[in-house]
Amino acid sequence: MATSTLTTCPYCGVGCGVAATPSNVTGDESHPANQGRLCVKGSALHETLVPNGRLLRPRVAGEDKSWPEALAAVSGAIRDSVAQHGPGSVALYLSGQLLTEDYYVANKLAKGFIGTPHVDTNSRLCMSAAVAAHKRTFGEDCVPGCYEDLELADLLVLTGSNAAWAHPILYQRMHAARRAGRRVVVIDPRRTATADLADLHLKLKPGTDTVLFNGLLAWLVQHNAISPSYIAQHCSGFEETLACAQDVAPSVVSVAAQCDLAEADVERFYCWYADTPRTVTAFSQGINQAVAGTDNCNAIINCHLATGRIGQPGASPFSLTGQPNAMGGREVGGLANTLAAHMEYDTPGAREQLAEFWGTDQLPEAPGYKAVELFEAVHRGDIKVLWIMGTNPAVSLPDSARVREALASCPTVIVSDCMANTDTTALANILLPAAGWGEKDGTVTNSERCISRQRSFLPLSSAARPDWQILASVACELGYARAFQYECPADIFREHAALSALACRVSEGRQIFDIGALAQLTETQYNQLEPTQWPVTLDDVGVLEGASRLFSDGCFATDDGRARLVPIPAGRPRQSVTPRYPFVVNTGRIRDQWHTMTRTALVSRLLTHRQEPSIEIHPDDAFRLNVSDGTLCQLTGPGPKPFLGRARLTLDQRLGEVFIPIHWSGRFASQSVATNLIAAVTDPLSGQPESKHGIASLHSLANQWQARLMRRKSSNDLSDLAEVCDYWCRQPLAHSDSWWLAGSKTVDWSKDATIWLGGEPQLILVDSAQGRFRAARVVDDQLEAVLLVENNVELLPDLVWLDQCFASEQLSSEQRQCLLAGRSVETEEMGALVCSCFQVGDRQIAKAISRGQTTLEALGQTLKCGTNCGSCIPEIRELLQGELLET
Ligand SMILES: Nc1nc2c(c(=O)[nH]1)N[C@H]1C(S)=C(S)[C@@H](COP(=O)(O)OP(=O)(O)OC[C@H]3O[C@@H](n4cnc5c(=O)[nH]c(N)nc54)[C@H](O)[C@@H]3O)O[C@H]1N2
Ligand SMILES: Nc1nc2c(c(=O)[nH]1)N[C@H]1C(S)=C(S)[C@@H](COP(=O)(O)OP(=O)(O)OC[C@H]3O[C@@H](n4cnc5c(=O)[nH]c(N)nc54)[C@H](O)[C@@H]3O)O[C@H]1N2
Ligand code: SF4
Ligand SMILES: [Mo]
Repeated sequence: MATSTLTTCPYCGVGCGVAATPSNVTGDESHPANQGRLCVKGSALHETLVPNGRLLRPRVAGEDKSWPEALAAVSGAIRDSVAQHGPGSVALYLSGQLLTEDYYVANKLAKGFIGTPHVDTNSRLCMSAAVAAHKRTFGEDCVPGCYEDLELADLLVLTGSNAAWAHPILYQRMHAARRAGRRVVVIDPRRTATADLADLHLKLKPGTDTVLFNGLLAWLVQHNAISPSYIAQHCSGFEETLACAQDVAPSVVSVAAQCDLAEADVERFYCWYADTPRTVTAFSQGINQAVAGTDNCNAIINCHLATGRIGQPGASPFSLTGQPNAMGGREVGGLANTLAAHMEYDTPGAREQLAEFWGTDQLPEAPGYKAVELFEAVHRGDIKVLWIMGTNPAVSLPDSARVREALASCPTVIVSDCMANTDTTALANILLPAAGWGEKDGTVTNSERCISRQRSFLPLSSAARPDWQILASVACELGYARAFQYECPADIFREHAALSALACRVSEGRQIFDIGALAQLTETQYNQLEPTQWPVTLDDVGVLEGASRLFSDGCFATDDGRARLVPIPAGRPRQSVTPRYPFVVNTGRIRDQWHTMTRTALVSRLLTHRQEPSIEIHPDDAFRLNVSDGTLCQLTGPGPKPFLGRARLTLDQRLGEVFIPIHWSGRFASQSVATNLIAAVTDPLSGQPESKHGIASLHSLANQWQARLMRRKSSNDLSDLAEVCDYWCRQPLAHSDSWWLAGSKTVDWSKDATIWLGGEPQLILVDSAQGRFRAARVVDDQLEAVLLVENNVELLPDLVWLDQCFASEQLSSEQRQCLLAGRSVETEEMGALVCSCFQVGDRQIAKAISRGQTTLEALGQTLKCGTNCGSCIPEIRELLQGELLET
């Protein structure tokens, strides 16, 4: 058996350690983040190591090229643009999914040598509000706490975070920390899987978090529950902040009214907070992705400062980072408004010292465009060369249609990606094949400032190269070879570490981010580097020491060493509903998919938990609009493109608000890009877009027919059929490609089925009265294609069962019958998928419960559900509660 390599998971910011071989992954028991556990996405990682869809060769203007040709094209475009229009006509748009070493070289090349300030990253859409808030109050972008604090807290407040799905291993740690007296408050306009953990769920009106936390501060003061001595010794700005809070949120009655909450619930939250010194408030995108994003974060931090609950065991504000290396990007200075290594443009002496360190005189003088502004500048024609690396902005930036226009009109769009076909690569002039996870080597930093090695265990795919190498090659082509002499990632890491020490000196010792102690690592030491939290120091005997908590001594990175409390006005969402667009559109993540699905959609079982884009809606709203569960609906906003999805009726939603997933791109569905409903409005302080608060109207799709089409795997796509359909959604499964289809145009099924099935069907069932048509093409007793036209999709055979039919060497008569007759016995037993690891459905679970397996453990023993990664445990618990209530 191949020995495994210790590396890190490339998905979320929890940063779990993974022991990987090319054919298997397990959790790394020695990694502090996960101690051996992996969530459903992490445990399916080896299944993404397939050649399907990889970008394997450079392409220029649609043609495969050699690396020398591609590098010449890239450097030629940059050189010409700089010569004709100045360095500011070139921009880089990076990603929190790059490794720190990639990021460092990109930042150095752009700011240091091309001389453009326009380097921004998708972290702008993700963490920039938290970054701005940290700087405003602490004087530097630092997360004070560590994961252990989430376990040690006696009161855990989770706001704007669906950790059960988005940070599953942290959620499991929070869950395991349940003990007598420990309380959890979840603050979210939706009831999510995370609310399973809550003793109190505050289902607040979206965008009213500033009111809730201002109200908390005012209430704490009123009830003598703050720490006057901590404020006196370690903070500034308290009086103004309090006055503002009292103005915005004078009483519990006022808070309850503004946030649309019960007074008793607000009061209970405030009392618990007052009574519990060990309190952690963890926050994520429900807080960051708002026009008042920075204010939201500061309103939370204000309460922690006023009570002295910061940097103590079990007591801290905690920003949960999203991407695996969002933090590393922040360290190198990949955001447009920072310079490098936590140094700002206006840090005295920073530019001069950095210029000397890098050996350049090209450093720009002032910050560049933030993501949304950057794409607006592209649209205006000010940016002539845009190099996108490790992100899919055609899908993830707000106002997707305009972003696509901008990309289409930009003279040179360069995209480095490991996948060939994304909505963004489709708009590129030059494509550069990047090495993927398992092939690349470097470091990442997770949410608790822990630097871990990502190690390679696979050879490079074809001509793919690590991003740092591509960047360094372009730098050499441009004539900067002397500054980019890197042989390996360790060379870059050492330089990055040395720069952090320099930055610390520039700040006269105030800067906290300092990993200078790692600047002398030998290559072997780098390869063996254990997970280490920054800042890193060497103790007396030369042993490396990381810091789990910051600010424990009450000293901050500001000029006077005090933390600044910040007066927070009441924030209001900019995109507010109108009679024409009466629904608030909330957007976010689902359990088994990662962002734009370029990698998670390679794993068939990750596509079965949620098969299609959905629109979650309150049943009363649905009833009013004559929409039932499963109806295909269209959301239309002020922008040019709508969002199509299947209605999911749920009491988890508030009235007047819908929730849609962010994952489906033009590659996977005809018209289900969530950002089409999000306007390009941003938080003025951080530039973070208001991605959680679009507006739209909703109506059901006027479709005559609905169908599921499945074909044996081949390279064929559905472009010929798409014209007939008003809606399609594709799922690449293990043995077949599958599409949901719907249309309003009349189709002559008996004629057209032949085209759709790729040949004459052998099995046909027609029931015109019911609008039912079912046909299957069978060749040599094997299923080649099946078309099931059926208006009630509930009556269709189960997806996994259908896919399995393609794997049968000889279709049984029972299978043939079930294909045409509807639900099979097996599928009836499975139902909607709950546990992706062991493929267990809700009907199976319900049946087991009715047989007396009424605990999670008992269900785990019989069905195995929930016993591997545990991501589905909240859903199993909900089924248990529901079934037991009914009986
Ligand atoms: N499965 C999965 N996990 C992921 C990712 C993924 O794509 N898939 N992506 C990773 C990344 S990059 C990130 S940034 C994280 C994001 O992790 P999270 O932020 O936890 O995930 P989201 O689903 O974006 O949003 C969280 C919650 O914010 C709530 N919310 C919306 N508006 C408001 C509001 O006004 N106030 C409050 N208090 N809450 C509100 C939403 O209802 C939602 O439940 O997830 C990471 N983990
Ligand atoms: N409406 C709405 N919009 C949102 C959000 C939301 O909640 N609501 N969330 C926002 C947030 S928090 C985030 S983080 C973004 C995420 O949005 P994106 O960053 O656009 O999404 P990904 O699908 O992760 O894109 C990563 C791309 O990099 C490629 N890739 C993977 N590994 C590598 C590598 O090593 N090198 C290179 N060169 N390429 C690689 C992948 O194939 C993929 O094409 O979306 C944002 N947009
Ligand atoms: S929680 Fe899951 S997705 Fe996040 S790092 Fe761990 S295994 Fe990967
Ligand atoms: Mo993110």
